[in-house]
Amino acid sequence: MTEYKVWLNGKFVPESEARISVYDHGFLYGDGVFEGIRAYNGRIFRLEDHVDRLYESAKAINLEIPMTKAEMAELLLEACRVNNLRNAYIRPIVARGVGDLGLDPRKCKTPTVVVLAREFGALYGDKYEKGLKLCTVSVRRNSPNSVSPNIKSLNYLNNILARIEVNAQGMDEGIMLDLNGFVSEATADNIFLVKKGVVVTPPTYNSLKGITRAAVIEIARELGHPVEEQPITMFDVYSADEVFITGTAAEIAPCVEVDHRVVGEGKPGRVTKHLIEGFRRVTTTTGAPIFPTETAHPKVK
Ligand code: PXG
Repeated sequence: MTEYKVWLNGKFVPESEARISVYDHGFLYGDGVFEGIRAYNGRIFRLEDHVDRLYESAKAINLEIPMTKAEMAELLLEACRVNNLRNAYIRPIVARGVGDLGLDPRKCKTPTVVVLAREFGALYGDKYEKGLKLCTVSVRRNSPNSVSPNIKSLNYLNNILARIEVNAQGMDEGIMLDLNGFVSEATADNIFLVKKGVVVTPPTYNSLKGITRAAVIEIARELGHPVEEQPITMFDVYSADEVFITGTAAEIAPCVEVDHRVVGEGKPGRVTKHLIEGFRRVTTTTGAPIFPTETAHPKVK
């Protein structure tokens, strides 16, 4: 079995040797931020966007990442190189660092920086063909008045509580509403619907500003599908012709059932399939190159 090397506070170490303090506020309070990034065919997809979002999340919680954005981007590429990965899931994590048992972040002098990179396959296996089943969950998405859902923070309890409901209902993913009952997003993905040829997705004041979401909006427009960003309700979801969710791990996943109502024709829709095709083209042909030359690519993976 491969033992991956992980970056921990200044060097790469075997993952079995990576140790973090129990007094790190990332552990004690979920005080920190992270990103989830993919590499396809030797290129990191939307690297700059992910680095930007990591630094924006950090800024929102008043956490200074102890390296420049350019150094972080290079580190993410290096994490793939040292693990010989051309296709990967990359997870930078910046925690507040070691403090004491009080909440006060001023006690934490040095942020903890970790980068994990590993192989990753299709999140939902054969379900991309069949389509996912969704349910609405009772727990509401964090309000921007408390922990902004725009922050990709280490405190994911809001989403985990939602995931627990999804599991209990035996569904594949869940739809989270905001405090006013408008559709926010899925537990780890943004949501889209297609109605009469128009691709619709909610604005992101109450959800994560998904990088896959942004890519899908661009691709849809390039392919000639009109896109609207507007608030939607569950009525809109139930009466949609197509529904799909988007995320770094899930990519574009078609949804064929919502709260026991069949979506459209009960199979992945025409527009969704067109977007999946476009997305695949973009992920496999664009991005920041990991290895300097084609010949330097490792033979395996
Ligand atoms: N909303 C939330 C709440 C997320 O956590 C997305 C949307 C999609 O964003 P991107 O930028 O990836 O298109 C996410 C994605 C997982 C996993 O295992 C996914 C995420 C975080 C943690 C785990 O699927 N984030």
